Amino acid sequence: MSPDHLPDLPASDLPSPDHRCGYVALIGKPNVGKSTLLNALMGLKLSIVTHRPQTTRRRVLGILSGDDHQVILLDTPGIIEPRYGLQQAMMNDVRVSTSDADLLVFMADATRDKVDEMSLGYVGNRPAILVLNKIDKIRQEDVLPLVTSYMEAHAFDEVIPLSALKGKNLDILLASILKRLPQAPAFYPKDMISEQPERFFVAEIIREKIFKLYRQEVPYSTQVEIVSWEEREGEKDLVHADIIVERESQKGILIGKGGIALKKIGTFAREDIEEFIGRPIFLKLHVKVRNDWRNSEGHLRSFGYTT
Ligand SMILES: Nc1nc2c(ncn2[C@@H]2O[C@H](COP(=O)(O)OP(=O)(O)OP(=O)(O)O)[C@@H](O)[C@H]2O)c(=O)[nH]1
Ligand SMILES: [Mg+2]
Repeated sequence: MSPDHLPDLPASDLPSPDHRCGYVALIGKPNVGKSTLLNALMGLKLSIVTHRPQTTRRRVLGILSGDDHQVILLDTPGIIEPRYGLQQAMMNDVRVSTSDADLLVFMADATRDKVDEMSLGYVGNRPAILVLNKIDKIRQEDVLPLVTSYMEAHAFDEVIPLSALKGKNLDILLASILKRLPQAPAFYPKDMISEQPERFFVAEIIREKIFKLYRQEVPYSTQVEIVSWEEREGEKDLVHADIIVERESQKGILIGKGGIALKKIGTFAREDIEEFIGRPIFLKLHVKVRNDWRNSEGHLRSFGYTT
């Protein structure tokens, strides 16, 4: 058949023999920069980032598409030894994400000690790239010896030093990922950036503000649930969110004197939410107590965690 007789398909529908597509899980200890890397690769803030460990609680999916590829990135909670129900659910999430993945990107902080055996257990013998993040914090001349020492110590397919924060060596990582992904057509439409709903990201933005504004246990005892989202004709959307804490005393801290602290969360969160969804909203926050929810299977399930 001559090319003249080929059906008139748009170029995007033509199957490309070298199109690559697959799942890539970003895993590693808390605070090494997994969410920062997801956002940097996406060129968009999808996953919340704070200076505190255990910020991410469940996987965040980011879809990175190009003409010849679709990389489905899974940002996961930092690997820890779980001490309570919520942390167990978080580690389940890491396990499910790694088993769903075609390739692992195991991240470590280049300014810290070697990677530990417990976190390496999550890699097993799956194909994995080791990313040494935060190289902006170490001397240039120390990078190569560090990479060599990691190469010698572990069986990773490749070791890539980078800075997620400064966007350094992201192109090298992306090329290495693409080389290792299966040849497959795109799983998702090319213009899709995530499969998680807007509500999920909105709840996460509120949680990020709580992580940034409060100290000690309060952020770790907090869950955010979007209870309703009303689109109103000629008016801003009305979004109701519950902030759930474990004890009455935490409720008082969250609300603050005369409600001032809660108002601050609302203002900061609303600004970021509006930027994320691209339209103004009216945000109403309520604080509720659910005793010891982090250890209650019922509560965890109702919040969508798999226990
Ligand atoms: N200097 C420097 N800081 C970084 C870099 N990448 C991330 N950070 C910082 O490290 C801290 C933790 O970053 P996250 O992206 O939240 O880390 P994470 O691995 O997702 O953490 P968890 O969700 O708790 O597991 C934040 O303060 C980031 O700004 C980097 O390349 N260089
Ligand atoms: Mg994170």
